Amino acid sequence: MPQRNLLILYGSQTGTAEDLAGRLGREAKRHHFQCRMESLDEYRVADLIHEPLVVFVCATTGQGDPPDNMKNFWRFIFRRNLPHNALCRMDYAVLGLGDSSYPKFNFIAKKLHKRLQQLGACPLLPPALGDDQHDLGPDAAVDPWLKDLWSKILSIYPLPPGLNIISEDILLPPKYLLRLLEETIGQDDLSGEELERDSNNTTPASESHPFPAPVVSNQRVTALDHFQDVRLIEFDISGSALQFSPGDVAMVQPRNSPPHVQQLCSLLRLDPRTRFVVEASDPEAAVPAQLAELQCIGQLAERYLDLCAVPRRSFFQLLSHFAPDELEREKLREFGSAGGQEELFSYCNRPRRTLLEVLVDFPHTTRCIPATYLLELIPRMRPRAFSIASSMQALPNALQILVAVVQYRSKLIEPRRGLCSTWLASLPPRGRERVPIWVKRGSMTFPLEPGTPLVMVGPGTGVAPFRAAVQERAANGKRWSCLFFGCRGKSKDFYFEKEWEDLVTGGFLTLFTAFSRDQEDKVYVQRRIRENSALLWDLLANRQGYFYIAGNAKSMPNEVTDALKWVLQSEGGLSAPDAEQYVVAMEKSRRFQSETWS
Ligand code: 2AM
Repeated sequence: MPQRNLLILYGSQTGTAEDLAGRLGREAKRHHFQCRMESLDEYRVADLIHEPLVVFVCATTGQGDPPDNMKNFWRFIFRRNLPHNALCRMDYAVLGLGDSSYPKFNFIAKKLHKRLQQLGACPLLPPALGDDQHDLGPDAAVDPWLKDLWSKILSIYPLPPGLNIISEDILLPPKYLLRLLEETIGQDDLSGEELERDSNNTTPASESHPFPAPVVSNQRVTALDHFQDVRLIEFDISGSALQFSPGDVAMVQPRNSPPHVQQLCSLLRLDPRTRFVVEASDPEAAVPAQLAELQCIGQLAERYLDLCAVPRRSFFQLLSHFAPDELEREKLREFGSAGGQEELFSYCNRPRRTLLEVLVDFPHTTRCIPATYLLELIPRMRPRAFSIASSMQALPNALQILVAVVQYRSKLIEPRRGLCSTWLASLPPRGRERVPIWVKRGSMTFPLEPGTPLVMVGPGTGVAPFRAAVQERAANGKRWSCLFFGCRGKSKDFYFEKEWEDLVTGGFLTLFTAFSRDQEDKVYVQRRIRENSALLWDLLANRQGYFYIAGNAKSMPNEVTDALKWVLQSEGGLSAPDAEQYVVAMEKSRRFQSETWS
């Protein structure tokens, strides 16, 4: 009888792939497999040669990029010097998650599948191509695929004699056991909660040890009568050892609001001051470092549990186990079942209903949730990424970000608010609260040669990394850049107007603006690009300049790229395919870079 070991490796950006990996792990236990689950970058890749059975769960992000927690793995697996048969002992399957409205749909899953075959591994079945655009979400493709996967796996690893598949009605133990202690934390312990900064800190902050940054200023940069509140927030990073360059990204670990923390504790009937301990049920698994620093349930709710996330199907599956009455159990089971996904979508995803709001809707069940299962039930709050908007050379000891405060309406009465942006906007300058931050290399890099022209297109908050780049170049003497900025109205959301003016006057910058709503018809940055085609051709073709796009409109990057191709055709006389090739070549040599978000 072969050893029944299954390894699940995931690359997840927003948590969907991690959630699916968790589901697969529970299914593996029900099929009597010893199962390990890790993010691809946590796993020691060299050990893959010994693995008999691996399922990779991989999302594709942005323009066909791997998620952050598989970037190192991605580099390793494509090394040229890996032996051809390195993985010949491995059976594997790839479960992909993507969005078919983006051009490189499930690119990472498809490319990984090919590469694993090249390295001699044997696919159990073709990759699953989960699609966020599907009405039922990725599960529409994933559910039947998982069925096929298990029948394939069982044909190689039949169930041990006398054992059956464990029914979904049976509750499995949680991955991390949370145990409440009899003691509560005193008021004094809580008031000293903010981590003191160690002024001699030489190790850079990271996700497991963020830097607790004081807020120096928090300034609204849009007019008060403008629909959107955008903030320029400055952190004091002195003594942090943080280093960054233009294009880098600040990661911020958000916090839940006191009313939400209170609400969770009263729903669960827990005293927020109760101390707790966490143990991994698998002795080989480590408890996440962030959990170790939390002292009481109130802090767990404030800093770790994602109370405002839209809950996923697995949440309902698990919650149904705690239902004390038939009515709530039935409903929860339906939301957790394959057939109930359309209804779950209408109940949760479409109106963006939060996990806390769902708990309120199921009061009897919520009261019966055992504290042990809290970490299994409620996902971890994920850090948020913001392009850094300032230069270290221009503003030493400061780090600035530009934050659009997210607020919108759904059919629910309460407006929907972005967790992190709402929290950041609420922080007073020089207040007591600290913001846990660290820095990540961004995908955009800027050339160091002083003479290289930069052409940057950044409508809205997309301008953040370009402000950092222009500031840095100006701090280094007279280095000129060209910026296309777009916003709704000159008197509404034209942030940094004065700053840009000074830079233009100083000879550091040429600025083109597109105010989309200051006249009858819409004017976007792409119009300005076309109007200035001769200048752009000179900068990009004659002077080998760099072209950048950043921003958060879905169709903006493509439309701006089309405008660039138009310039290449009209000024350079290139044919359409040649203009296409020209941009591809620019991309290869990093002279065309884009960073977009939604
Ligand atoms: P709009 O909201 O008036 O449509 C920053 O958000 C600016 O980007 C706004 O002026 C916005 O215009 C504009 N914008 C929206 N969609 C765009 C697109 N596809 N291309 C370029 N700019 C766009």
